[in-house]
Amino acid sequence: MSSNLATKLREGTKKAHTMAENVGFVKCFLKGTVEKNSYRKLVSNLYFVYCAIEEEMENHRQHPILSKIYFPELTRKKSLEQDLFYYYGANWREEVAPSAAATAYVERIKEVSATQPELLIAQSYTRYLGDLSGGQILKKIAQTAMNLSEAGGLAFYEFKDITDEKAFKANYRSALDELPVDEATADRIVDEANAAFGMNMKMFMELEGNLIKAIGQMLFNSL
Ligand code: VER
Repeated sequence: MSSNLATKLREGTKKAHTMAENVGFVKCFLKGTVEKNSYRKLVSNLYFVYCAIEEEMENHRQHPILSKIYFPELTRKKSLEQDLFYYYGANWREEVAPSAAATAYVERIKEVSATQPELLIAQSYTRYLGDLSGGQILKKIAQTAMNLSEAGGLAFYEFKDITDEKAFKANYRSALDELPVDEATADRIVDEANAAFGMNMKMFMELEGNLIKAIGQMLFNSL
């Protein structure tokens, strides 16, 4: 029997999706205003978030529910490491640290993994399905705005082990529908996905502050 979880997640996070698209940093990004320093901070925050998601998914790869949406071809850790090398240089590991919002996000992922691992479905859904959906548009925007060549800084958007992203997404959605979860669990998963959207928004809002400071500095320098 289908849990309809894919539709529940899509419908249940619609409002949060619109809200996320309307955060200042995201709006600026979509308009092509991407400041390199803010962008590399986002990449470093995402690195800590994906490390947590991927480590916890790995820990639960035998879990009766999570094993069904365990897709190692989605993992972003390696590609984010390549991007961090590009933006921060060879000693990037000493340069990067999670922001306050990223730290809270990582703590939440670890907490659900320890106490209600089935909620990791929501954490994976919110990031990976978003990456597979808007990723290619965002890649083009980032590339043009930051004047990047194909060669570097955009590995995050490239899913080398997935040949057809649309087909993969459809497959992921049917895997969600097949999960043996009851109504109450499905509701908790949708709630957690909304919380994950909120945690992403908080990370973007921190960067909005950086962007405003950078623009202020540019204006000041031009006086
Ligand atoms: Fe979204 N998204 N998105 N998105 N997204 C789609 C689907 C989707 C888009 C475009 C699209 C986020 O922001 C954006 C998410 C998650 C997220 C399209 C389909 C744009 C242009 C933006 C702006 C940057 C953010 C911030 C997130 C979450 C962190 C998910 C989970 C999905 C899958 C919906 C589903 O269930 O099919 C064109």
